[in-house]
Amino acid sequence: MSPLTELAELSRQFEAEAAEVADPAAWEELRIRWLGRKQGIVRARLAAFKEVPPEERRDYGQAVNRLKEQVESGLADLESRLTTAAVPVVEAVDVTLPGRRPMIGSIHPVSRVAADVVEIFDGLGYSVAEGPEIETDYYNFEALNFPPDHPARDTQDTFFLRDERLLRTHTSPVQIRTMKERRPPIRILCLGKTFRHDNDLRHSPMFHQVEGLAVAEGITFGHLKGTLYAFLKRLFGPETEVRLRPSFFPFTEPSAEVDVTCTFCHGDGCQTCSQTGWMEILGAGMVDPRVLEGCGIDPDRYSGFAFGMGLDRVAMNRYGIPNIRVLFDNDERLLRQVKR
Ligand code: 2NM
Repeated sequence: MSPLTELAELSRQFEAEAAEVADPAAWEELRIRWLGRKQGIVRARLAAFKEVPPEERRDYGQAVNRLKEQVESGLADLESRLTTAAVPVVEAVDVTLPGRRPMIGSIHPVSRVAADVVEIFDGLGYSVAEGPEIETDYYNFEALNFPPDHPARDTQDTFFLRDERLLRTHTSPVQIRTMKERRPPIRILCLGKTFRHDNDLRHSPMFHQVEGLAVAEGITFGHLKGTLYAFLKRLFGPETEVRLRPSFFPFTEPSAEVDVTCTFCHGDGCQTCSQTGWMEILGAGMVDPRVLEGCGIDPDRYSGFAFGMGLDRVAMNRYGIPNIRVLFDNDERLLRQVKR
């Protein structure tokens, strides 16, 4: 093969090899094979110049230079193609996919029941009162006529803190504070967190209560009954029946437990109401004269009624939640399930 024919053959060979290069490593191999300083094909062809017969040297020289330029520009083109390909391709957008719905917040079941209760009593002329969650023995027990040895004052039931402080076990201290600050007539509702040393399916150490208080001249047990009937029928539905059973609280006399017909079976008897047809929902009574007196309200002139209800229990009944902890787990699935 003549030296010129050989160069033409090398030119085709380079194009063929370059076409196979697919990654930077193969490119580097190709560069060394053709342009390497020691063993490179182009360098060897340049060195072979001496062996070419003098009359062919002009053409040969030009041909070797063309090969060198071809290889150099071929490698440069390949390099830019490989580096461009290395940039990650932007993912294609599939415009036919269904859209992603944004998560829309919803009101917690306990907050919903609380708002309903406030709305009903707002219509009866009540306003909302608030007070601290950390209380003293005086406001939580003594002012409410609990005797010094009452079991509720035990560490078994109450969370005691440092410096004679405790976590309120009911919202009644708010009623005491209000009676001490204001003159009758008083119509208030207080809602909030309360704390007891209790932990099972139906009890959590933190739970929510609502309590109501009405104090004025001439308030009777009849006013209490009328108020509770109106309230409970609005909260659970007009078909709801209400019954009172005698009970005892240190702070009311007389006192009553209040039941409503079961919201699931409407009185027929089911699992939720333990086949009784009734659900215990509320405690109530006429404020004990000793409590009024302790708050600076003359019990010979004024009388009052009060009631208390667990908001968590009502929320559980209303939304069919079997375990109170579901309310406080902060699992978004609860909010999605009870959404209107
Ligand atoms: C209840 C049941 C009955 C109540 C009484 C008072 C106060 F401060 F006026 F004496 N506040 N709350 C009361 C009465 C609470 O909860 C089951």
